[in-house]
Amino acid sequence: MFPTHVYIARRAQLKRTLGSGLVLFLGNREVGMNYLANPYPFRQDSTFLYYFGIDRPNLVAVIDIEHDREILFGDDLKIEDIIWMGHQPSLSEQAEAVGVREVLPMRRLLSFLKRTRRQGQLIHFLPPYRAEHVLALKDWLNIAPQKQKASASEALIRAVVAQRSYKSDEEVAEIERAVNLSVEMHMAAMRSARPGHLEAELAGMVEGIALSAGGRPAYPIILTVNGQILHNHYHGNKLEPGQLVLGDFGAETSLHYAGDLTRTFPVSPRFTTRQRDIYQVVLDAQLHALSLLRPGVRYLDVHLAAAHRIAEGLKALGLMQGDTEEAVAHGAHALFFPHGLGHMLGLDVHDMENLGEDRVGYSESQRRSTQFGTAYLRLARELEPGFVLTVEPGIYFIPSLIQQWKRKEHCAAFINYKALDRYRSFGGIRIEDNVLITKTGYRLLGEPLPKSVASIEALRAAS
Ligand SMILES: [Mn+2]
Repeated sequence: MFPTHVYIARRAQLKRTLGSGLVLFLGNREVGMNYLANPYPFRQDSTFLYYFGIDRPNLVAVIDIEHDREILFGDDLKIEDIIWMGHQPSLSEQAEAVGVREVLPMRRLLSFLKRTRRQGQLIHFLPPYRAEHVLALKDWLNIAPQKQKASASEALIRAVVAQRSYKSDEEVAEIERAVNLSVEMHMAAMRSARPGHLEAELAGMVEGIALSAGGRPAYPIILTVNGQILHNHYHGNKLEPGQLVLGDFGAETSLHYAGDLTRTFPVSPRFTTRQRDIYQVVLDAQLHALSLLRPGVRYLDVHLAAAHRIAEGLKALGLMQGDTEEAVAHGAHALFFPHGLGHMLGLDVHDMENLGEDRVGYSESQRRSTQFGTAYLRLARELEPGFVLTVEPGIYFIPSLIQQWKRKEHCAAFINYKALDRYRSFGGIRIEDNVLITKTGYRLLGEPLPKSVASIEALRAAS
């Protein structure tokens, strides 16, 4: 946990921003995988962690701004629980560690909330993303499930986003720990991959590295010879010479800050010429995007600049054609680069996505593009010092997408469909790093992880 004053200051800032009302924070509960006593790994809600830091299920916290009270609702373990779970610090001890003075048993919550509602005090809550919380809000506040998203507090969402978007020094240090652990995982994968290995062997190894360091994967591991399937969690393929392996995985630390890195490398010691050519285009786009990062730049423009580089590169290889500017304006690049350049990173790998992508990644005056490709950009707003984000362009050859566009002759002025036939089984390449926006530019987080063709081939040859 961070020092006590960190949590006190975070709550104080939230209270100042909101000014009035009662803020209700729902901690997460255990969720049964096939029955409740066999749960999914427990993951505390990130906003709860941010303001209250206590990594334990079945808690609710409230901040009553008008009456200047902060209360933790929850129950200490009974002897029946201690038999199975051992002794745990008491709730009052845990509350004290984050500067909360009042602890009340959970059975007091309902009457507390009833009284609040009777007195006409505004209750702020965030949109729920777990079924248990939907049911709880129905029980406690009598709001129908389908109305809860709209009833969530706009002011609270804004206030939380405004706070969590700017990472403090201690948060950046923790994210950097996560990135360094993620670097270790990627180094191990690039060093160990051999023809004949199953993807699952490598996926298991990198997950083990996260676990043995006291962390765990920040999201389901993507480690695949089918990099063109963007969120591919299947690990049953055998690695064969000539294939590419795309690994998109990262660790979260014990404080639950995340790293999110992607590398693509050949199963053979060296890239084929065609793989190297495409790889170089992705790398150029990534390096170009990085070079543009500084406060005041819209990430939308960085995304489009990366798209421009990709289109230029593919034109040089004869896969695209025509005027590059026009091609990007028409969204032709999205046949190869159908996702956004990146997203915020923090306590969540897509930071604060449960509060709404647009609330986090777009300013009030920005409208999300409806064009295929750019529409998926999670972060478009002007960058500011303290933002931590990912930079992750990619090029993919997705057979069914190519087929669909070709049939419709979509963007035919900009795409050489005939030349594309030879790339149908190419797969996909993505390169992803994590950065902190500084006052003057950016800082790459974590130890350097090889990404040039030469450094990746050297690593593969030495292994
Ligand atoms: Mn990412």
